[in-house]
Amino acid sequence: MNRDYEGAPDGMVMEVSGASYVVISEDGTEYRCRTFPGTKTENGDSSLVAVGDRVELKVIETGTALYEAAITLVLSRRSALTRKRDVRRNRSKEKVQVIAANIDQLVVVVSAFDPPLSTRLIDRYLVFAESEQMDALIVVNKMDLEDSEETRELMAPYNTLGYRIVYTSAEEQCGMEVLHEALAGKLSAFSGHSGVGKSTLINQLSGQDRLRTGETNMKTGKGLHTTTNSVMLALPGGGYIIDTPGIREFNLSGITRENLRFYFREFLMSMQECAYSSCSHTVEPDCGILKAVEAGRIDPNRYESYLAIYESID
Ligand SMILES: Nc1nc2c(ncn2[C@@H]2O[C@H](COP(=O)(O)OP(=O)(O)OP(=O)(O)O)[C@@H](O)[C@H]2O)c(=O)[nH]1
Ligand SMILES: [Mg+2]
Ligand SMILES: [Zn+2]
Repeated sequence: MNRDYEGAPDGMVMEVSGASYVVISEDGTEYRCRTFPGTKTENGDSSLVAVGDRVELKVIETGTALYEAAITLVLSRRSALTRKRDVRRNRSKEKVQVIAANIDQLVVVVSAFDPPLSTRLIDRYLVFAESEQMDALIVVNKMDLEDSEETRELMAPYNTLGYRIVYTSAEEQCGMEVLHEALAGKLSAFSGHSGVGKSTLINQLSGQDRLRTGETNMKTGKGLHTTTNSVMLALPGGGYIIDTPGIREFNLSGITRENLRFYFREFLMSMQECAYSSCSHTVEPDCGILKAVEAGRIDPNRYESYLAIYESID
């Protein structure tokens, strides 16, 4: 046997840039990799290789080229965070573009201020996470900029619903221990509105300074979308994090007017009381959800989010 081709280390894809991949093997070695026409996949038509993918490698003779290993097999994905297909830019034949694979939890990052906290946006993310059967963790960053009590009050309904919330200030290094603990041993995808501080948090968590951070636009209060591609970073205490684009880029085709109701946890109980089994909870008489809202069992703000998302789907 050729000694240079010995061994088929398994690894996880840490970085994708063009046709080049960085894979970390189980023993912690990083390989610069490429695919080849014989690369096999267990994931059908979707992106061949994405960040978070488990792959099998064949080490290439050292010193020959830019690449140290070839990806021979991409293993079946447990979960996939996918992107809306941009027809203009995506000339390949892949049907679904995968941002990241095998994610354990979606970390919804919002800021207490600048940009202001939007529960409407949180609800959109939570609906998405529920539809993908992904755990969600909510991080409220920039706690140094806003009254802490008011912010916690605004977030209280999510506590009641059983979503985990971590309050941080990346600027003042507050809440970072709790956040570390919530991320340990997991593969977490960070997402949220531009400018909320995702890259700043990730840089601090990883103890590296690999992600670019940006100033928020002074006029609009919105960030400038500094982050464009996905890179995974290892946490010193175990676990991995990846910075992803915002929800506008996500493929939301799994959410329909018919199934939206199932992604609001608190609706499940009251739904059984609707007069019509196919009740949309918008205009129907004798609606269990509307009654629950009136009785204060369902947060009116959450119901408003339901209506807003319902209206945005056609
Ligand atoms: N006051 C305060 N500012 C922060 C905090 N965290 C981040 N910032 C600032 O907010 C701005 C945006 O931070 P980024 O980390 O680039 O935000 P992002 O979410 O990665 O933005 P995109 O990459 O555009 O999606 C930067 O100027 C940061 O310095 C915080 O906890 N408090
Ligand atoms: Mg960023
Ligand atoms: Zn109803």
